[in-house]
Amino acid sequence: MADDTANAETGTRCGFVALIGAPNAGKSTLTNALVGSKVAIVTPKVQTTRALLRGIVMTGPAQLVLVDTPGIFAPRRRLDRAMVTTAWGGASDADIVAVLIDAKTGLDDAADAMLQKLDEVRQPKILIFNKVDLVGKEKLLMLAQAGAARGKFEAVFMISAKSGDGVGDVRNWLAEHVPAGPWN
Ligand SMILES: Nc1nc2c(ncn2[C@@H]2O[C@H](COP(=O)(O)OP(=O)(O)OP(=O)(O)O)[C@@H](O)[C@H]2O)c(=O)[nH]1
Ligand SMILES: [Mg+2]
Repeated sequence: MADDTANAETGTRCGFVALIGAPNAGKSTLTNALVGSKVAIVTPKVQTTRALLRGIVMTGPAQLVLVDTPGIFAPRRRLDRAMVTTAWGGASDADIVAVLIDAKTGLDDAADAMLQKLDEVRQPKILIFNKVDLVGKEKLLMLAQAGAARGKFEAVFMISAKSGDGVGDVRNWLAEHVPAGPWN
C-alpha cells in the first residue's frame, strides 16, 4: 500500500488504477464517470472494449491514470483469449486494481472464477458493485458481505456508474491511496 504522506517535494500523488471485471459490468461507464467526460465507448453489448484505454483524472493533489480493460471471462476463441490476457496484463501493471461486479448479475460462477484468480494479484484491490440502481437493498447487503469474504479487499463500494451514485467515494478513495510521486 502507498505510504500515507504525499510526495515530500511536490505534495503530489500519482498512480495507475486498472478497472477489471466481466464483460458488461460497466467498466467503461465508470471510466467515463470518473474522468467526467466520454473517453470510453459504452454499449449494451458484451466485449465492447477490446484494448486497454487510459483516462486521466485529476483530483486535488492526485492524478489517477485509469486503465479501462476488456472484460474477463472464460475464453473460447483466440481473439477472446487475447482480450482476457490484455485485461489481466492491465491489472498486473497497475498500482491499484479495482474489481467491478454487476450487482444485478451478482456473484455468479464467472465472478467466482475471476475472484479466485484475483488471489494471485499482489496489488491492493478494491471491490466495486455496480448498477445498484437495478438491485434492492437486501441483495446489496448480501453481496457486500459475500464479496468481502471472498477475497482480500481494501475497501468495498456500492455504486451506479450510470447515475454517478457513489462514484465520488471511489474517486476520493483512489486519490488518497495512489502512491506519492510526480504526475505523469
Ligand atoms: N442500470 C445501469 N446500467 C449500467 C450501469 N453502468 C453501466 N451500465 C450499462 O451496462 C452496459 C455495459 O456498460 P459498459 O460500460 O460498456 O461495460 P464494460 O464493462 O465496459 O463492457 P465491456 O467493454 O464489453 O467489457 C451499458 O448498457 C451501460 O449503460 C449502472 O450503474 N446502472
Ligand atoms: Mg468496456
